[in-house]
Amino acid sequence: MNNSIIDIAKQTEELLNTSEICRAEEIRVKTLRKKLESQDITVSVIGQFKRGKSTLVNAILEEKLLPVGIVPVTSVVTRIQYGEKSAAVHFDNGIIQPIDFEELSEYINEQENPGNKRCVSSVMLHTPASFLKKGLTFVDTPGVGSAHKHNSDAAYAFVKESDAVIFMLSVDSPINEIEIDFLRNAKEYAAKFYFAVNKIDNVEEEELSAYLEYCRRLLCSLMAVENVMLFPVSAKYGTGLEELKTKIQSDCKTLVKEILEDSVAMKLKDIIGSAMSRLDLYWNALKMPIGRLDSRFNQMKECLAELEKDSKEIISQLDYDTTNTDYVGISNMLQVELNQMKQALSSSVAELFGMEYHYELTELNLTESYKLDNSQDSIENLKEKFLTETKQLCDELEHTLNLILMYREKNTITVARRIEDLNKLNRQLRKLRTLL
Ligand SMILES: Nc1nc2c(ncn2[C@@H]2O[C@H](COP(=O)(O)OP(=O)(O)OP(=O)(O)O)[C@@H](O)[C@H]2O)c(=O)[nH]1
Ligand SMILES: [Mg+2]
Repeated sequence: MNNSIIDIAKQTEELLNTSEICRAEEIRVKTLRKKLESQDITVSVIGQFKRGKSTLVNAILEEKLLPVGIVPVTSVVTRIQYGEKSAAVHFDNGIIQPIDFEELSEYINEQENPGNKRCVSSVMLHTPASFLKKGLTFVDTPGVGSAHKHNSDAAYAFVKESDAVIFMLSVDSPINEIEIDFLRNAKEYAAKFYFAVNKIDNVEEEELSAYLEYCRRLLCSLMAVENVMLFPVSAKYGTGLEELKTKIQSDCKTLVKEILEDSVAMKLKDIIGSAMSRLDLYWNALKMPIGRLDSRFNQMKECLAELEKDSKEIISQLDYDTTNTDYVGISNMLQVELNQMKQALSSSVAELFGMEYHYELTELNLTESYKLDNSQDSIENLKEKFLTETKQLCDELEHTLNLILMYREKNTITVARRIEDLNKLNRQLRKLRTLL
């Protein structure tokens, strides 16, 4: 089984590698393959708002790390791994900023960062909690279903990255439509589910038994399984946590391969689906009349030339100001510029060709930069890296555009061969998907 999933992932990656069109999916498969190889498992706590997710994370880690409260609190995904204590904020534009633990609330609390106006993509924490020692990544997510839609969006998006899930319910409320929808979605991506029924301190034993029975029946039918793992807990008072912790830790030890393989298989299916729909989008661009395609192609070329010019100007400004030796400041500035260029290019392609074209927001290794001194050599390296990246960005897109043009030229053997390649790719992807 192990080999076959790795093999399918490798084959998918190789197939996607044969076409520029599916580069984003190829990167996603590469990440999945690395996950399989490194056996790095992600366990996330998900559920409706105010079920006690952050309280549970704190209780499991035996430390008051995350803010909790009576109003919707968590607005940002927080990953936690074993290690010396540290906290860093990852922003949408690619910047990573180390912070003190006392500052956490300013970034992950809905009240202090309303609507995530600070554009935080996630927060990464390290702490030496024994629960994390086996190497898992433990994740607190924003709650679904509150008035803050962006919190639900973030939670839905993160489910795609989860391998195992602690789904948080609460005895003071029957399972509702929001939770059912969320669970139906989560089921498509995560391989293992632990259902924590929280706030048992609020009910009598008899009521609890009735609630657990009700949950079991409903969840079995929803998950289409014969039995589900239910853990009655009180995150606030620490009741029932040992059973949950022990089960997760033992699964992470003995079932890690199985969980990862199942999880990767599900995610691979999703990626192949999106590669196939990208091929469809490509066909849409090909259907465009030649004249219109030509003019849009020229507009795009102008856009690329401008971008290369801009990037050179940014560097020559830096060359001019030789007194600026702030490596971290320059690195931050270049990172923002680079990501803005990627976003601008993606929007231009969408506008001109009616197709999606996404770039991964790569980082200029900012975290490493803290270890470097502010020497002129390091700054020169940074500038060079920036220029290389922008050039590569433009070259890649130009190559894809040239490819579209080639496809569109009529009556050439090349076109026929490329169209056949595209069809073949589609067929092979479909075949691989059926193996999952
Ligand atoms: N009685 C009781 N209250 C709890 C328990 N766990 C959490 N709470 C309370 O429930 C409220 C919500 O807790 P949070 O941990 O912030 O809930 P959350 O699911 O992270 O909420 P969002 O981040 O907004 O989605 C807080 O007032 C907690 O004190 C519990 O086991 N029993
Ligand atoms: Mg929370």
